Amino acid sequence: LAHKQPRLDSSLSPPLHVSSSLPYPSTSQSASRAIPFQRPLPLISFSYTNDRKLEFSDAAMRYYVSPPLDADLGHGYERWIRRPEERGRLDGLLRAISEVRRRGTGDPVINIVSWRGVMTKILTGPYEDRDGWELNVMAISGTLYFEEFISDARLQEKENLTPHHRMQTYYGYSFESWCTASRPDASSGWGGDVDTNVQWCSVVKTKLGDTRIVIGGEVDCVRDRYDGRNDTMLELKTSMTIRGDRDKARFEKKLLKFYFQSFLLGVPEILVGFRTPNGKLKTTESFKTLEIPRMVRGKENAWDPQICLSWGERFLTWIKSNVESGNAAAPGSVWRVKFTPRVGVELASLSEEERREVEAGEDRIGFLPKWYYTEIQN
Ligand code: 0WD
Ligand code: CA
Repeated sequence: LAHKQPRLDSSLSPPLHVSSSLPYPSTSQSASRAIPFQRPLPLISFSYTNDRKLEFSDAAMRYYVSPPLDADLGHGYERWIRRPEERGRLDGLLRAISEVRRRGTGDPVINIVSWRGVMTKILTGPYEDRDGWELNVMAISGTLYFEEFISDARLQEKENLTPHHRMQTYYGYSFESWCTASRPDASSGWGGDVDTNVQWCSVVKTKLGDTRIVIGGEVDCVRDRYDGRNDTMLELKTSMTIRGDRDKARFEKKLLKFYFQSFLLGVPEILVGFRTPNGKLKTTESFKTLEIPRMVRGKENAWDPQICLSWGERFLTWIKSNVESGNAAAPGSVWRVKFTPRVGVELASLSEEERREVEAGEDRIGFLPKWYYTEIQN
């Protein structure tokens, strides 16, 4: 496998004063040993309302209804209520963990707390050849907390998408609206104007190897009913219609991210809406999450989930041992992990100045809200 020079991404922060690094895994051979991943068990769900208030209810949960074919995915674009881009703070997830603890329905041991999107990025690292990412990491009483670190420059970039790119993002949200309703027996049609403040989230516990992980993520809808389990949950995606072998290979590569995103929350089904470049919905196809790896096996852009899981386990144990031994010298440190495609990951502790940047003048210890920090000390 040729290791090309990585693309220099100016929106990522300058080089770290590295205290440890982990080289990129090889994807050219099969994983040496299979790392078990425990079936995710939902702990709690919550909703963000249109004024971005978090409540422990399923008010924002939606039901699947089949979309009208030829639906216009540009419909309602001018009425889109767009949540401003923000840093991937853990606050909502921490409130959910606190609520689970209050109810006494959780596990006493948690090794890792993370949003699902971050875990997806970590696990798909071995096959990522374009986009780098950075995390802030803290370790308190044996639990590691991950949040994505988004630099000011990157936040600006995300806020100032080109009109074309913004429309493509909207197609995805619009597809969700064409596919969902607030009642299970609703008829097919537009499900209401898009408001990206509103989200329904599920929090699960799972285990990768010996590492117990609590993961929170957004769930698009359920089929027919929801009784606290994840077996009726559905992930909605859009993708360009497939016209030839190249498109097909590109789609199969994309399935890696679709797969892990849903796998991590235990969402069993992914419904893909295939669209034209101009946002007309042509067909839909349902994929059973657990069957996706077998579909791509042996193909041109084949990927092997075991490579990702075994990389993930190495990554997590590497962070844990470095952060914990570093913390012994400097308790309460904030750490930064930087992933460079085709190179590997680096870890460093933050300077006082970088730490203040993370705290952003808010009521925080590092990136954790003070109330949470206080709560776990007791
Ligand atoms: O993980 C992250 N990088 C971030 C997460 C950055 C900023 C915020 N968050 C929040 C999310 O808004 C949500 O409240 O974390 C929570 C959980 O997100 P997740 O499930 O971990 O996120 P991910 O798996 O990356 O994305 C799930 C969905 C997306 O669906 P598609 O089908 O496109 O993967 O969350 C939505 C999006 O619909 N989403 C967003 N919506 C508005 N603004 C954003 C955003 N910045 N990021 C993800
Ligand atoms: Ca989706």
